[in-house]
Amino acid sequence: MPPVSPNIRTQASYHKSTLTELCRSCYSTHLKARSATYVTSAPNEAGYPPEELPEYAFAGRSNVGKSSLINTLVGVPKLARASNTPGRTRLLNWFEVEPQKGPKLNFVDLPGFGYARVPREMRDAWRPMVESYLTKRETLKLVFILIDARRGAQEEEAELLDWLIECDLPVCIVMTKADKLGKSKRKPAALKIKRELGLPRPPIMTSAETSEGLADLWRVIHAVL
Ligand SMILES: Nc1nc2c(ncn2[C@@H]2O[C@H](COP(=O)(O)OP(=O)(O)OP(=O)(O)O)[C@@H](O)[C@H]2O)c(=O)[nH]1
Ligand SMILES: [Mg+2]
Repeated sequence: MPPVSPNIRTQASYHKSTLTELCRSCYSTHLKARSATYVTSAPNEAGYPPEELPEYAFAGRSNVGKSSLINTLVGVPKLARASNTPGRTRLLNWFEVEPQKGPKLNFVDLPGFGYARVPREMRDAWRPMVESYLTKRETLKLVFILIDARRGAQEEEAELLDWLIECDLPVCIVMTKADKLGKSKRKPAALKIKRELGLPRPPIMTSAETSEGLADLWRVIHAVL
């Protein structure tokens, strides 16, 4: 792919779709991280990496798209293991990320909650595993709560949000899988989540399929640094 020159829009020899592709590729290159690597996985404090980098955690219901969103955000398709089988992420997973600007960060992919068909011992293990991370991690800067655009917020998301606010942890609400909603349903879905959770503004709308919302997420990440 040739580099996009500033005057590319004036080059009549480029077909319109080629132009769109080039602009899209330029845009997404800009949004990806410079590098992203897997660090470690752990169920408890003994296995956490040292508290050296600012950390961003991705929380939400099983299958909501946490691992997929991390992969899209950093631009490494198989970094965090995504799967159609709910309950795929069973430990806390750390990824070290070098953004396009600013210092290195950690992204933490948290195990999902709320899926009835995972084994009972796993469901029982979720709360202490995630709660002790969220309450003890000094370097934690922000928790993204992901909500499926088609499902909206339910009791579990509302409880998690209230609990994080009580713990004085900064939270950002993110809608996932926006590509699955028709154009006319998007705004109402965002407003519904705003209402359900009593948010000051609608959630950030994202899609790991189309890369929608990545610029907004990076903006939030840099804003809390
Ligand atoms: N259409 C669409 N599908 C998505 C999107 N994000 C994730 N998916 C799909 O949803 C399924 C679950 O995605 P994951 O990223 O594994 O979800 P998770 O929240 O990490 O799930 P757990 O690890 O089980 O907690 C996969 O089949 C993904 O391909 C999206 O933005 N759009
Ligand atoms: Mg996952």
